[in-house]
Amino acid sequence: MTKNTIYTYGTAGFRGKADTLEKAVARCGIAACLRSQQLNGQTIGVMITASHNPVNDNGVKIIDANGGMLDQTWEPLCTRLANASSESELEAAIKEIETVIANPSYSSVKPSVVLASDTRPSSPHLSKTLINALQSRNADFYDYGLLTTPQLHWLIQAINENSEYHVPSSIPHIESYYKTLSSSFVDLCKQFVPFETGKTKLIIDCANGVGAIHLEKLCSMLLPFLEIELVNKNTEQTDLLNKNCGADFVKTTQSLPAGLSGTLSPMQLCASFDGDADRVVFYFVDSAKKFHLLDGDKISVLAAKQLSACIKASQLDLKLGVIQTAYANGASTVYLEDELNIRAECVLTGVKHLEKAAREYDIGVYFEANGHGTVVFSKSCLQKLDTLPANATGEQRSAVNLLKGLSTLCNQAIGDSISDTLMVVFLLQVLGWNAADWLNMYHDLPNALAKATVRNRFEFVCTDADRRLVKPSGLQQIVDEIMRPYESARAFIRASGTEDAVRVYVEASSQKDVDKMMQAIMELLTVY
Ligand code: NG1
Ligand code: ZN
Repeated sequence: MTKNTIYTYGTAGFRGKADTLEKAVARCGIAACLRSQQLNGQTIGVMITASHNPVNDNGVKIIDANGGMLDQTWEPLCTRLANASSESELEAAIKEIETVIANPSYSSVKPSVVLASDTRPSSPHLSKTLINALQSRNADFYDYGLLTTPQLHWLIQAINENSEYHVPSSIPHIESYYKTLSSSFVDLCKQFVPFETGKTKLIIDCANGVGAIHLEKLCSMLLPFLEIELVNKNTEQTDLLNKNCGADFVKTTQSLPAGLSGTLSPMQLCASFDGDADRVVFYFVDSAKKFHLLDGDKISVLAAKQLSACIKASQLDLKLGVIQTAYANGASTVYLEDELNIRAECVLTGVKHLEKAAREYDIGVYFEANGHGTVVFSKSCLQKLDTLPANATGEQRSAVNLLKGLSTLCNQAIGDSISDTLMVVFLLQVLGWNAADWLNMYHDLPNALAKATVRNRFEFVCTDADRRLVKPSGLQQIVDEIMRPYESARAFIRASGTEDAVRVYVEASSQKDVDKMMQAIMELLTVY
């Protein structure tokens, strides 16, 4: 994003080089205030982060009153505010939004906004810019300082669900997040993990990001059930953020992060977070030092397996769904549907689409292959779990207790690497599985993900949940021809929503076939 570029509020909010973002941040402050007024003063969040991007980038994202992503109808309104180039244009944009607000008494409502940021050196200045904008709208606000993105989502959900909270005088402290997660985890372990299993050790690569700060505090609360060793936890030397480490690095390079290579014991389970701790992937090396990745699909299938067994044992009528995107490995979808008998739904790329679909189920599991996701429980499901008949069997009660424990362990607002990690550790313990057992649940089809630069990525238009191109015309037919000779082949091209490129995904029954198809498609794209 350069100074003259038009800002577009997308899946990741506004993102770009930190020194181009001041205006976008201030305008997000105004948008957050207007949204809060529309919702009669419910609290809205603003997070300053650029996730897994390099340290010189930054970004700003609005969190809606329910703790989820900003309502999609507000995305173009944010874009309109951010691109207003003078005070009079800004006033006009605000007036236009006020007509959309449809709350006649909104002008007498005091906006309520909370904010937080990641550890980037540009974050304090952008937070200050945001606060100035909030003050100019006479908002009640509170700055939580350094938080992970999912922590801010969690706190906003807590603020709006509990009438005793008021910003800024009476707010939930981040300690309540630590306490909820750690006590859910410890209670679940006490109830369901056989004592003789002993404690688990996990190594977590924090990408030198904000997750390290909070894990340091949480670790001791998980004893004696989980011992965590943190690596890449240097948040002082800011140029190390996401550098050769973190979830994105491990997933895309399929290799160990800096700080772990060479020293890692075979079969030791490790996890990598991204810079704002909303993504997690797991991995280990075997005795031959071969690297094995356990990504978002593997987390999703592990959770679905246990949830489905518990639903069955509870004898409650609960609908379980798993939501994936086109980037989910085909083997995971086959395993879910054929082995576990669970419906797997494929939706458009982007967390907002996965989350929306997951909330249609009593229990919805959603994960992107890159490690972003969680398990959400509907209100009616929680009610059913609270009203087991008096004559319920011990097996039913035990299954219900496990489900209830997971509903407080899993972040109900958004995907969260900390809560996902605790869920995975607990589920592996319950099943008595090590990392290799988890890996062998199903075998990923060989695959590859690449990026191609094209003249105009907006010319690439998809259908069928991103899996087929309708434009440029004729291109899909050529891709179909490329795939035809290969077994279990799947390939698609789609414009990235976060980078100026198109992404190419290919999978097939052998790596050789994947490489051949990828080469052919990349060659094809050189003329676009
Ligand atoms: P784009 O750049 O639209 O492919 C990437 C991820 C998404 C999602 C967003 C949001 C892949 C292939 N794409 O989107 O899944 O996480 O970033 O940050 O991983
Ligand atoms: Zn992130």
